[in-house]
Amino acid sequence: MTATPGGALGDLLNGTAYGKEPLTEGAALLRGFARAEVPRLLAALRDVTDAAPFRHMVTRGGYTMSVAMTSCGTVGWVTDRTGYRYDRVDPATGLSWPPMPEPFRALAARAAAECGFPGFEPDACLVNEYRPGARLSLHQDADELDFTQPIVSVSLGLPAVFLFGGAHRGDRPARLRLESGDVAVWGGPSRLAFHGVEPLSEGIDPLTGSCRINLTFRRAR
Ligand code: MD3
Ligand code: FE
Repeated sequence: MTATPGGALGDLLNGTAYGKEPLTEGAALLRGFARAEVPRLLAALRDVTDAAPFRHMVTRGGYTMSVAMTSCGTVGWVTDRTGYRYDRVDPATGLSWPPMPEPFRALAARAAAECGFPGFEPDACLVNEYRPGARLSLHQDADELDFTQPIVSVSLGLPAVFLFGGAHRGDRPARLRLESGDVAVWGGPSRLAFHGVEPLSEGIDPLTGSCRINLTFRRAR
């Protein structure tokens, strides 16, 4: 019997290797960081969506979002005709949002620590579901209390083109392809960068079918 190699070679052979790409100051892309965990994350997500199903929210402006959303954690993100906010209650059920699954929380903390943000304790995880054609226009995530806390994002399923802009809406965004298992951390000066997602292309992912799921972990309160 041959010994199983450990270290970097072992990681490569068992598929747990990942590359860290610095983006802008405070932001990094960990390609493949969650690849080995994707099936476990999708199984845990089922518990969340059974309790708080995906829904297309209507914005303050009366526009129905093409991305379907839900949340887990002690607060969830909601938008309606009165505006955007974090709320303890899911307006669709009148109940608290489902708890954040332990594998979600652990992955987010591990990724943040890897990028220089130790002790990250997210209280909200927003879950976005993209079907072909769904997109997210350029925006800032500015509804959280403490911008010294990073946001961690995890991509699952079909690939997407992510748009990463600057501090101003008019700054020309960089385009970044995000694939299943990719994790990104957005902190420091990049925390308030404008960002968005191009319309999702058609495709079939072996685990999610014709959709892309994105998890974003935040410290909202
Ligand atoms: C850069 N989600 O939920 S994740 C969102 O793929 C959101 O579903 C996108 O934007 C998605 O608000 C992008 C990557 C991301 C998330 C938050 C950021 C990038 C960010 C905050 C600041 C800078
Ligand atoms: Fe965002």
